[in-house]
Amino acid sequence: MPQREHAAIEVTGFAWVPPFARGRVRDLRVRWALEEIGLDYATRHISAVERPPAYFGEQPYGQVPYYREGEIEMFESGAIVLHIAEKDERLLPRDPAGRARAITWLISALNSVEPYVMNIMTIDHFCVGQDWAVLRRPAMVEMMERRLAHLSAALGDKDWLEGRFTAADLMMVDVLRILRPDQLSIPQNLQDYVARGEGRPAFQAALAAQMADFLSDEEGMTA
Ligand SMILES: N[C@@H](CCC(=O)N[C@@H](CS)C(=O)NCC(=O)O)C(=O)O
Repeated sequence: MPQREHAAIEVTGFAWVPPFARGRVRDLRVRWALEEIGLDYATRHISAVERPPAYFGEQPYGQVPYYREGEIEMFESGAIVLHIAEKDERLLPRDPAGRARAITWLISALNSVEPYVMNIMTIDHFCVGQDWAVLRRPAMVEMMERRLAHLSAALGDKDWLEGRFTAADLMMVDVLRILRPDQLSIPQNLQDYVARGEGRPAFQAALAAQMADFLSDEEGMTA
């Protein structure tokens, strides 16, 4: 449950995004990490349509999420989730070997899986139907499916990557959940893994909070 004494944490997200992106904006992973360890946070919203010029002084690329906790100011969702995870053993094991493995998998989600997922997103959502996307899609799907097959083998029949839930699973699930089985072939154990992650009360709370914060289409276009 959120604790009021930690309300100094502020997470920046977008005031409005198109319907297909709702529930998929990367402040979700930050909210999820905070929910997992019961830390309260405030939200700030910027326009995705017209980024306030001053915001680039905080997040150099104008992206979300952005994170503030007193004097600590951060961007990059991976760095932010790791920072939050450092606060609580439930997200990051204290023993050096377990900690190292969790960090390894978290970076792997961002560095070795998410780029492939973004290729599919670009083709199927941002550039759907464009000639180059139609031509490129089979090769991108093949690369993604090969990566998923290897990840599936690594997960095996475990519930979580290293046996118990950590920030690494939080990140991997949030990366994988963007893919849909009707888009490409996703091994069953990975589908179950994503469902387990999404079934966590902290994930559900984070998702509901992000969805509740978006302005309606009418409001959003003028925000
Ligand atoms: N590597 C960054 C990526 C952040 C990112 O791509 N955020 C998206 C929203 S999910 C965004 O702000 N997109 C708008 C843009 O790139 O201009 C992170 O993980 O924080």
